[in-house]
Amino acid sequence: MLGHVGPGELRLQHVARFPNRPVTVPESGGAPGLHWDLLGLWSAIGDGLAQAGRSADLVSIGVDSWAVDYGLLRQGSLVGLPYHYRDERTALGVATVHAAIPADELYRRTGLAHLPFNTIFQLAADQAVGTLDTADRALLVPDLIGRWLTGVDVTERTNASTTGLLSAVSGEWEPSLFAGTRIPRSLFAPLVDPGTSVGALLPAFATSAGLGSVPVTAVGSHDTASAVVGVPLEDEHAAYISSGTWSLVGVELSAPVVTDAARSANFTNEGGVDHRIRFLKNISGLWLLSESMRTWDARASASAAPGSSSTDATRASDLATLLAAAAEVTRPVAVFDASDERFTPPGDMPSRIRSWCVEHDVEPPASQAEVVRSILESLAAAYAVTLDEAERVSGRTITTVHVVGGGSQNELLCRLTAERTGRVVLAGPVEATAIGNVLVQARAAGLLPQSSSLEALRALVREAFPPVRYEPAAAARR
Ligand code: LFR
Repeated sequence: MLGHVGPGELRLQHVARFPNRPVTVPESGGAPGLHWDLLGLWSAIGDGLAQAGRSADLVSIGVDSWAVDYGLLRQGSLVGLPYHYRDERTALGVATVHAAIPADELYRRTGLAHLPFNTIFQLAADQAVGTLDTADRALLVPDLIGRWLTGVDVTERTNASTTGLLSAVSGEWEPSLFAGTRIPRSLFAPLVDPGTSVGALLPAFATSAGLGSVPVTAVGSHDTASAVVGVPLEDEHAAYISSGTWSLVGVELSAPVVTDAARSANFTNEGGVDHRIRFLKNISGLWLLSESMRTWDARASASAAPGSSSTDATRASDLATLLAAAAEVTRPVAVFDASDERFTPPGDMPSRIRSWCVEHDVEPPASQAEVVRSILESLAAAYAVTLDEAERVSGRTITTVHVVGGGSQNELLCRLTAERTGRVVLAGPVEATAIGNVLVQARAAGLLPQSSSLEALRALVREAFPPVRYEPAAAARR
């Protein structure tokens, strides 16, 4: 994504888009291991940067990805295939960490909600099977890409805040957690804040991509940290939903809240750009829908007549058609708990939704349209509960909800969110993550005043990408 930023200008240009598809590989005993396809991504990144360089003079490059995952290296070379956080090996790590440090104590020290895939648990799982002994460095995925681009190792702080190894209070590595888990502190490179220059492109890479000596700048390398920069929040009564694979629902605070109430509501305190706190909750998101579509497509292909090879003929699900059908559903559909852990691993979501409903004595959705409607109603219902909890636990009154990311284009979901939360929904921008990434680089490079606050950056977002407004039904309005 190429960002064009300057006085009176904030524009994004798609340069290259490629899927980020995890790969399943048989591992010890034939059990499936779910991994990043990092080499495929790296080669596509090289092509994309070369293409970007042909379109504009690049001033800076910034990398973000989802959180918690990492590559292990020894003397600069990758050892093993980086795992995807949805791999189920993490249960072992949770058990060993909790045996050393109880969950409530972990929360008090890190402010991080319990998600079984947090880096601390993944590293503990690696340690239990001896993999950590082979490594002298752990780089979170954007930092790993940064190392391949520049040769420099850093740990960007917003993403580091999702490891479960930073102190909620100081934002620095928490020595007691390394001591308690025996994860070597030396695995991690020094922490840097978004806006810090990481280094220039390695000459060999720059030459092969036809680029000059472009600097790589640390951004909010946790995608959600960049997304929150790109939310045009107006005041402290505005909450956000970063709506993609996950729904990250929360508010921005200036200090962490690590009370028992915050912990039992499973709210996390992640580090934001400019040392803000992203006080939010992970709710499963459009993953439920994309995995359902994947299941239907696979079934349709399997049952297609032998010899019919056209993928179009065998595609069961087209998003626009499914959403239109879901909007037409009139009978009430099941509202299930979208945060139930059974929905985390890849797989057949329609069957899992059905079994959740059967277990809870609720009539399961029947048709594909009903499944889609049930997913969207369940997400909107979870947002409503979560926003009420966020109000209660943070002491903020929330009147407006910004929805950014892919889900901001889902009109039915936005409408249901306004209805079920009783709050005004302001939808967009869809590319909040890329916008937040680019704005932090532009500020660091002096394309925008270096003194610009997040509020000033957000004013640019509001002007360039005016949000679409959804009103709650009059009866539900708060
Ligand atoms: C969103 C996200 C979430 C994080 C999850 C796993 O893409 O980064 O913020 O909890 O993915 O990394």
